[in-house]
Amino acid sequence: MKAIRAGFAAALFALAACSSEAQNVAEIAEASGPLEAETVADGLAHPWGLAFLPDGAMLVTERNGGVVRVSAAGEKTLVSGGPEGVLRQGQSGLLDVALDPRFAENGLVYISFMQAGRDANRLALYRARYEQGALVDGRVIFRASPRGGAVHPGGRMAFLPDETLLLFVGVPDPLRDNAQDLSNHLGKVLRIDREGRPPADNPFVARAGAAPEIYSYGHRNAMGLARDGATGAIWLHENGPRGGDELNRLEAGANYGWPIVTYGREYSGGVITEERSRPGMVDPVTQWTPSIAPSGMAVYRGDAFAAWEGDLLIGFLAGEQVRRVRVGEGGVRQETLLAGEGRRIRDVRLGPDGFVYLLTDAEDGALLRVRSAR
Ligand SMILES: [Ca+2]
Repeated sequence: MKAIRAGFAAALFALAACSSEAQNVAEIAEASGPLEAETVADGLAHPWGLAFLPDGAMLVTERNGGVVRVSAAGEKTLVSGGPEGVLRQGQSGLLDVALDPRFAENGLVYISFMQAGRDANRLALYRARYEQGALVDGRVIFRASPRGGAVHPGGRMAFLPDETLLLFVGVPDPLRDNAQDLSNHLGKVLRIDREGRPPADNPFVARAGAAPEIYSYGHRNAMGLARDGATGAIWLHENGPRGGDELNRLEAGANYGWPIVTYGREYSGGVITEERSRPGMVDPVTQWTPSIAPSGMAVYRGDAFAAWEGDLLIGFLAGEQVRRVRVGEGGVRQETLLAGEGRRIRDVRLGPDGFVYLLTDAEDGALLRVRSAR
């Protein structure tokens, strides 16, 4: 196994504090010490999502490939029976993967992807049964409306304790006003059941003209969604346009403001809005300007890194690093992990062994396991 040793760069925190990057984000006082990111498997084509099977193996979705089973020893096997008609363009392709909370009984696996075709270019959710290394009886159980495009596909998923599923749907910038329009799915977090239907207690079920699947709205492009099993908090981070990347704590029915309020600007540098906050819209817990392109997120609960208990671990595509973010009464604090690895991080997951697993975003992407180097 390749092992790359990465020290902890306190200087980076000082840099961050000096720039305008991290408003109200201070450094975590106790550094984590040197970490090691060992390669479990490589040769993955832009891997995007990761789920842990009960037998110790993992399912990995490749944005530009298929569904791959990776054994605990790193052996890769292609899983047949995945979704067909996948739009593979830009940020789109196969996206996230999640196991049903009752996977041990029903074997159900959920895969989000962008559908191709004249009536497609929309986020879809595929459900199949995992049997002896293959996906069987697969079908699309949900399609987002209206059509979006190949950018900001969304796709991140998280199950709630009531066995409903949160699914993020992104909104491309030319269509961004849809994020405030409750009649459609763009720029929303949706909550659906295992058949793809809206539960009766969703926040806008009774509102005329509103899409009943909506859980929260006013989002742009999120690639990290995680629930803390200990506190019940649901965390979503978002990519702003130029600046204004956000960390949000999700509440049912809430409006997160895009594009009415934002710390970001147009990619051209032009003004989207001067408004950063507005009554009735939820402010981010923190925001990062300039952008660091967060992707993937896990809440750390485990024994391998006792000091990280309850912290958020967030991958960065642009920052080539993982950040440990602590949200507490004293505000938001952060520590940069694995800086200087020179790789884009697509997903961050907590393994059943208490170690942290990463997917790197590359044509020859890797599945990494993070351990203490001591
Ligand atoms: Ca916002």
